[in-house]
Amino acid sequence: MKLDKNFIQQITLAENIGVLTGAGISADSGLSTFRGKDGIWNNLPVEKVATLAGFLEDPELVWKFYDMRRIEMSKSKPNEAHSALAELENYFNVSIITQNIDGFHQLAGSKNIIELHGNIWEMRCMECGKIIENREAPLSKIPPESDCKCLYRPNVVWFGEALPQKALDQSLKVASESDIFFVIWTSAVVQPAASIPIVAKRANAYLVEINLEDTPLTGFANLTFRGKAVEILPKLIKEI
Ligand code: BJW
Repeated sequence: MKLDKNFIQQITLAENIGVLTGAGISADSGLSTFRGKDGIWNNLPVEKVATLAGFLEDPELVWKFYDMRRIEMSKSKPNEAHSALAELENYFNVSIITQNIDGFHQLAGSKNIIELHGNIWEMRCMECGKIIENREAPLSKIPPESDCKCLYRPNVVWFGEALPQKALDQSLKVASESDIFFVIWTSAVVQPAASIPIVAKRANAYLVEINLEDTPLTGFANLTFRGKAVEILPKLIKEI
């Protein structure tokens, strides 16, 4: 891989690196992405499985959907792209802002991780809001019940729901302080996550997009790499 001269100059001077990741980074671990030919939303109606209204209408259906994904995730593991990002922390202050709920960045050893859309291994009581960690896969009871016999929901962010304020504030801080900001393997169509790289660019970060295809952010990027998760990132980190 031949690196662009300007990129080499930017990375040589960089201290703070921000990264926004999407479902594509876990695709090579065998997890489905959401959009595109084999995407989850191609086979399942979003409004039934990824909205609060859908959950309230049929909690069992939604929990079966998340149980299936928990089983898939428990059988999968982070890939070389997750590991390469973890390795980057040996050289720079790296903050990973992820839209993914699989917890793979943590498993790969990254330290500074901001989860924008929650975590599939957490459940939240619908009554008191208490969050617990639960790694049972498959679940022994669907839908799961909290200690107070109330319904648990997955602690993830569905459409129409606000993102956790702390995670959003931290992400905007990272974006505004990054010297280089990588947007990797997200279709960049879901807001407000997709606007974070724009905040970084406006704050003078050098914006690097890595994806298989163009996204709405491609036009804003200073540099674009095209390729699959396991192919590009480990090579790139090696060059750096
Ligand atoms: C590979 C690869 C390989 C493949 N290697 N790469 C109009 C305008 C603006 C906003 C809106 C609007 N209408 C509605 C909205 C708001 C809405 C939104 O953005 N909708 C758009 C879709 C239009 N946003 C929201 O509702 C958000 N909340 C909000 O706005 O709240 C406002 C509010 C404020 C105050 C009070 C109340 C409300 C919430 C969004 C939540 C998104 N949730 C999900 C599900 C999470 C839980 C779960 O996982 O089940 O998050 S949806 C899904 O999309 C998931 C993802 O994190 C997110 C982004 O997807 P991602 O990661 O980009 O995946 P893909 O599949 O889209 O892309 C994969 C990429 O990988 C592709 O680019 C491929 O090329 C690539 N790839 N294979 C490398 N092998």
